[in-house]
Amino acid sequence: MSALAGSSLDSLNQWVARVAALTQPDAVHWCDGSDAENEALTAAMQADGTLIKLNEQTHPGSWLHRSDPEDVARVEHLTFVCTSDRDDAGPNNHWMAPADGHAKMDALFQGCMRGRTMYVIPYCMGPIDSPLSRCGVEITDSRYVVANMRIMTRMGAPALARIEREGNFVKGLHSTGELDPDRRFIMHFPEELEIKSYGSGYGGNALLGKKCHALRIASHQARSEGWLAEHMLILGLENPQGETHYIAAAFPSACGKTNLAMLIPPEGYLKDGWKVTTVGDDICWMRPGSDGRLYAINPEAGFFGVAPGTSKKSNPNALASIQSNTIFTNVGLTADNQPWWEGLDEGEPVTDWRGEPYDAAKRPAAHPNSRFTVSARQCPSYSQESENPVGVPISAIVFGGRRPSLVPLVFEARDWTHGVLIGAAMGSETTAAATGAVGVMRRDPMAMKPFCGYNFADYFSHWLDFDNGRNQLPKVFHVNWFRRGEQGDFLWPGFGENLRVLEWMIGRVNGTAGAVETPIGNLPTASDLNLEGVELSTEAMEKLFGFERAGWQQEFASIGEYLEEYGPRMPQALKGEQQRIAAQLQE
Ligand code: SAT
Ligand code: MN
Repeated sequence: MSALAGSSLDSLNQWVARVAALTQPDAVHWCDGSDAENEALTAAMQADGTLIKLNEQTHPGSWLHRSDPEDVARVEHLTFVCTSDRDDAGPNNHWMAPADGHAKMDALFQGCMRGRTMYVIPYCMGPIDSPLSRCGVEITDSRYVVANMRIMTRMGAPALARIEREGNFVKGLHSTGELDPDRRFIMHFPEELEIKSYGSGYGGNALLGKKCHALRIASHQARSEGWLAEHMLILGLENPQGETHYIAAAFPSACGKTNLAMLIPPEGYLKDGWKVTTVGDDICWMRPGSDGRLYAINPEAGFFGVAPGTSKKSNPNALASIQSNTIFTNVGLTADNQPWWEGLDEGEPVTDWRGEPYDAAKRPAAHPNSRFTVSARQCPSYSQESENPVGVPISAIVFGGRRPSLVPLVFEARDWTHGVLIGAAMGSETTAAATGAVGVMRRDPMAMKPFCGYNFADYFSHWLDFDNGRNQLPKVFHVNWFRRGEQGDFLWPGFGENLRVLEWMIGRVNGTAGAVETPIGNLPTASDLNLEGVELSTEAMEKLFGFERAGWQQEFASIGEYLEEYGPRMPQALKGEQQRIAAQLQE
């Protein structure tokens, strides 16, 4: 494909020309997304060692990529939001003035593509024909990024045609640079719908359609256009009566979104006819429809899932999805060139993710943030509704994190404002998905701490605004699959058994399931949930279904302090809700 003439493409052509003049590539290639293009790129990557062919018998069409060992996760400390007014970025983001941000990045991009080809990737986030979808163009010098964007987005000619029709798109400029951690920045310019990313080839740092566009830039855009861009999976839950409810759920990275999105119901439920379908596993864009309900699309077309822990037992649908046409990044290898990771439950590693002989004493076979990239269509539970331009109506929104203590298995918000507070107060232990210490408790409101492209105080106001008397808003819940006992063991079996909790939620939506009111929200008693066939210790029963007043008093004091960090911009309605509950906890 070559650059097209035509007035609405002028701004695209001019930008591409400007970038080429700055970065000085040897060649410019416009990606059309065709199979022939993909084959040529893949062959070139195989030839230069960027991709290693996996066992064609067991994993046809699949590849291993080893990233630079210093480039294995998102880098939150090097991620910036550049707004003209510092307060618009908020205490939740690193900030730089837009002019400084551009100057810093353009100095890095200067001549950086010499000797390389520059790829121009037009892409659409969401179904090509959906009014909820948005387009972007990523310019990159990484063929690995092109191959991943091809799986993760609707990339190529149809996206370019939509850009030509609409005239506006998000501009993303990316170069792997020298992969030097000291020359690495992920910079966002939400007011200009622009992203500049330099020095990393990994995941959310480099596949700009994902976190940079679909969350940081889109959240900013969504605020001004009256919709929501969220870090949420979307699943369809079909009951034995054949009714399907759609649930959107926010959890921080590497807290089981992919597993929940692809859940297989426990035996007894399967017999009764329960079914879970997958619309998305990471990002959800939603907007009120004419009936006032929130309609959601998954802006992505593929999964960039965490490999370790994925097994026939934990996530059979994910494992089935990645048997072919998959790019694995930073996993280990077996003697016969099959991908391997900790928790796979079969096979044995001989080579680790750095390409060295596997030595359990030295390092794990797979990096803890190793990933698979695969088309969503390969998932056995893939929902046809993912292609529906209208989106799916959301019945319940779920927030959750890794909380080893205090937080029970599930509770329900009394109303929307309370639900927004529950989301705003979310906390979780950090994971390997971002560089930095793992297992440290931090507040991660709505799992958007690393991804909200503007001030959290304004973000919460935006959420509160949806309660306008016209909208038919979903019920809001909080879950904790990660509660631990005195011995450090997980008290809830999780995985497929989580369906029992989802069933209760739908029962609450339909008005058929019971709950007890407490200051923190409505909790099920153990008899409100179907626990047939689940063995829970007395400790588990107490901790999963109990309400610990003293601990919650402390938690609410800490939530109050957290909201104060945002100063007067924090909506009074949210502070009022926190104070009301804190007072009830004292009674
Ligand atoms: O690296 S990504 O941001 O794409 C994945 C994640 O952390 O959720
Ligand atoms: Mn994510």
